[in-house]
Amino acid sequence: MTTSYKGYVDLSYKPGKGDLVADFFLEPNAKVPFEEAAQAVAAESSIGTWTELSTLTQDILKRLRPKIFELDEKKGTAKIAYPIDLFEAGNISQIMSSVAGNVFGMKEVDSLRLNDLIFPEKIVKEYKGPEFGIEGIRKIVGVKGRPLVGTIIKPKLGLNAKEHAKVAYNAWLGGLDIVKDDENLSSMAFNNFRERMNETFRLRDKCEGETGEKKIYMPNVSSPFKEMVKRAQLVKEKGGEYAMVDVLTVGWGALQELRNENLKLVFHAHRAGHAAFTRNPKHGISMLVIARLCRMIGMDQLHIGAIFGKMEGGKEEVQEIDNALKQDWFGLKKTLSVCSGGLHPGHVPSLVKALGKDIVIQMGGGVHGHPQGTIAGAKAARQALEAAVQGIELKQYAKTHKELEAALEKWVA
Ligand code: CAP
Ligand code: MG
Repeated sequence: MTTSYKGYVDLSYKPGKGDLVADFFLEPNAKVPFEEAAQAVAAESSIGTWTELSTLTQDILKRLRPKIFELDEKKGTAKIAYPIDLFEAGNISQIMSSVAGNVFGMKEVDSLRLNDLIFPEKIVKEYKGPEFGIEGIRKIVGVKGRPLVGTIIKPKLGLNAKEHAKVAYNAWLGGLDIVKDDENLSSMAFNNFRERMNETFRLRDKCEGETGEKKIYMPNVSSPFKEMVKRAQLVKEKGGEYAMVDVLTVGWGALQELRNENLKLVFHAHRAGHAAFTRNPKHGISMLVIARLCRMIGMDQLHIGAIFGKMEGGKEEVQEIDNALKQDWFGLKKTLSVCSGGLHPGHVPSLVKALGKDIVIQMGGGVHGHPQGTIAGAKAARQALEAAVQGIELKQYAKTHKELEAALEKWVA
């Protein structure tokens, strides 16, 4: 394999405050030495290509050549410091097209995964970050000292607007804080978005009046950009506080622009599609990188995995992402972690133990699959949360809470 990929290694280099640092895992093609494969990645993600260039001057190399400052062939890791002038700081698309663009397809590597991206302050400051963050969310929902608990209307698709609103009403009545649309529910022939908003907010208001509790509806506004803004504005007009967005299928540029609309809506980030490139530990982009981008752009809540549910994503990885969403980061507000996917009331204590109280726990099947229906399912979820926060064993609490008892009977061996 002919290559011009050289001159990118400098193991004495210490990344500067202004550098963007990428942490890669790579497995080289069998015919390519590890260091050469790493240099290929450094070149292709910045200024180089497969052969010498008459146009790549020493001046450009001096100004813009990234440096591989750490190489560990045994672990398969390579850390690259990129000078900030390689990037249009306020343009996520350009940043990702550089460090997470062509490189994954290069023949020099058999596998390549972008495990982490450490952004310099100069880039982070270009973004708004969460409008509300954890504190702002708790103020809106009026809930302190416990996780928020919610459901996703199920079946994902099929209900009409009135039926959807009724299921939502039952979930709120049973005690849930939050009801959300599913990731593939937008505006369907059988469930028009505007009709669903009218119906669901009408019953949300009814339920708030009856329970005296704040009830949150998270409509999925994911759609082509201009339509997405219109839908978000309609939510606002209806007195909604949240908009849910499928961040990966709408795309980074649209997400940035949606945040820049300053809609004063809490953004709930669904990550549908992430596992196409986050799941393989040897190839793709880690969920940690996606989480950092979502917080930086300005998502207030983000699905991070549920450890004990139906989706992959172990305890260590989920805790690492949770930390990244909460750690101090150049003054950005904290993003609230959302755990969802195959969860039922029996999982609640373990989730609270693993992640603490600053989380949202969402159960779809775990509420609407309850033997006595949605209201009982919502009660069981709320009862499990009460028990977990008080440190009472679920089985003990179930003795005096029949909805929880029925849920445990169905789902906990
Ligand atoms: C959960 C869910 C969520 C997944 C997303 C679903 O429903 O609504 O979209 O949890 O996964 O459609 O599967 P259930 P993640 O509660 O019925 O499983 O949070 O890992 O992105
Ligand atoms: Mg879903």
